[in-house]
Amino acid sequence: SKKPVRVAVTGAAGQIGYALLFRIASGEMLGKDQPVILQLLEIPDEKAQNALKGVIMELEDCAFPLLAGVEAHSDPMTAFKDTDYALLVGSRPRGPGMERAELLAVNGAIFTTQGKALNAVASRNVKVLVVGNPANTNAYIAMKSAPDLPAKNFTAMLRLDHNRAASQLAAKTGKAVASIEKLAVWGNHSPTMYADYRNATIDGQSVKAMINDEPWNRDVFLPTVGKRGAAIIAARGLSSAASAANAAIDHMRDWALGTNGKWVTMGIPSGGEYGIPKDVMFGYPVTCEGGEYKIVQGIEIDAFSQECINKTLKELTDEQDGVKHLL
Ligand code: NAX
Repeated sequence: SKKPVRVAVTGAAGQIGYALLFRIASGEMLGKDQPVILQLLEIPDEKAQNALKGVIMELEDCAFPLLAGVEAHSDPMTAFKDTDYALLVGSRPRGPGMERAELLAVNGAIFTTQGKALNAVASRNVKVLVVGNPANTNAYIAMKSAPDLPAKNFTAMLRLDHNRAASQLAAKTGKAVASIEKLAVWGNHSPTMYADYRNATIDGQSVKAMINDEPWNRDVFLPTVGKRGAAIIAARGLSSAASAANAAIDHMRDWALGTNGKWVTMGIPSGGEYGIPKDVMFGYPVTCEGGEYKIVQGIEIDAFSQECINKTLKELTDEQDGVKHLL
């Protein structure tokens, strides 16, 4: 049987954590033959640490055959020790009335600390996924704070946007969601993201031709996908958690185990592809194989797409300029 791998999860006592840990422990992320050791990080606050203890009691009570160990931590320097995978879920999302500078400062502190800790103690091959918002910029901060690790090991979660877009297209066309191929989401995990189905196919047929409705793209599809998070908060009174956890599982599983040529979306540091400045943590269509992602090349960018990409890029470079002084 395989040797256990170490999976660190931050914000482990939060709502996404609660929807995520049990699925990792049951083998849905890394495979039904891959034992895992969970290294869980929460803030030192007594209430958070107690909640984490409760979650660990429940993990134990599942008697998962693949769960080879669970650890509770309050310090990233111990939580990230030798970790092979790190899911950075805990962060300070923007609260009501919170100034942009304050948001960037709080998250700057969290993600410089965690990036430095990964740099110091994680496996040199660690695969990092940042979920906590602002996800792209937090991933950028962590990457810049870990100069001894390959930049390509740092990623941000755009997969929820990708899955939301796929589900809207399935509903619109009346086809199975699993049949959609070649969907791309460009840019920031924010309402400015550009979900792009120009190349998408279902059973080899063009989705664009099937829908044949340009105004729907601009007036319905893009706003629906972009504002889906807000719609869920309005309906549920809480932000997306199970769907976010599911997207995190999808992202890591595909990265680790491959996509068999299927396009998925990951936020990754740009190497200059499609005119995005180097190192910007940008959502790109990728395929994964052998534990590595590869950007899908050669996609034609028309005028409308360029306009959408410029807008989400501008938002990201503004965010990343706003944290430069911390790095
Ligand atoms: P919760 O508030 O339920 O949980 C967050 C947990 O993180 C808390 O238990 C908190 O104590 C912990 N935490 C805070 N700072 C920490 C630190 N420095 N180290 C370790 N733990 C820390 O939030 P939840 O609903 O779980 O959402 C978590 C994050 O995901 C938020 O930032 C949220 O905005 C973001 N999301 C990102 C999404 C994406 O697609 N990228 C979608 C869903 C979600 O909105």
